[in-house]
Amino acid sequence: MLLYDLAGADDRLRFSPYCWRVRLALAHKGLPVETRPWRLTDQEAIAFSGQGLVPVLVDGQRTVHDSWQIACHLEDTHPDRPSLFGGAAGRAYAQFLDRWYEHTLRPVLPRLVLLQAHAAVHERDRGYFRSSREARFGNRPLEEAAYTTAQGQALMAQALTPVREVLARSPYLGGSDLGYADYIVFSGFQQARVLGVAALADSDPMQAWLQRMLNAHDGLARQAWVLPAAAA
Ligand SMILES: N[C@@H](CCC(=O)N[C@@H](CS)C(=O)NCC(=O)O)C(=O)O
Repeated sequence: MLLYDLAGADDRLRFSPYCWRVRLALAHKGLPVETRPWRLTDQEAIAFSGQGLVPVLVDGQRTVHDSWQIACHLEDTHPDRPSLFGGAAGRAYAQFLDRWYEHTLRPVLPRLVLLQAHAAVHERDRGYFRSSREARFGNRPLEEAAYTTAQGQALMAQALTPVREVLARSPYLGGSDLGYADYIVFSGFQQARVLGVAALADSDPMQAWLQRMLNAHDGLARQAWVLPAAAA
């Protein structure tokens, strides 16, 4: 399998939350993957997928885009491997979380990492990053749209209240077993982490779950290359 994976100026920096969901889902299934670093302006490289966003997964003859579609594809084509959802009700719950993330965390997280991401993208992506993100965040300069760490952490902490309450009762979002519901929420933290930003205060009770997620699949997320602090 081949995954087109958003990279920064340094090939090793992989900072797309959606690509991280797929990396973790593939590890969960025990499926090896080759990741191909992709840059925002490399549109022609993924034109074969019929759209312009990553992740794009090439699985033999099939091309699948959109992290949710990819998770469903992996679950449906490898039912014999550890389940990502734990059945139909678990799939519906994970789909709810996928939508919840879009409407609750996505308005916050990218603004918390905005300046770090802008500094980290490849030079040839920088103009596109600025114009597309300024348009997305109310036609203001990036520097005005960006949250400070304190502002972003406070908004994240508030948005994560239901997640924190579930994790106070069970080790994972799907209950006793690690699964795709966890990968959805964790992906945002991983994006912030590799860009050198703490999305959660050290005192937050969710830290224990975060550590479990970093350790999952032989520390796949923990071992990811992190932007050196000086460059962020
Ligand atoms: N709903 C999609 C979202 C994918 C997405 O937004 N990908 C970003 C990278 S994190 C992208 O490719 N952006 C390209 C751009 O901004 O032009 C999914 O779940 O895969």
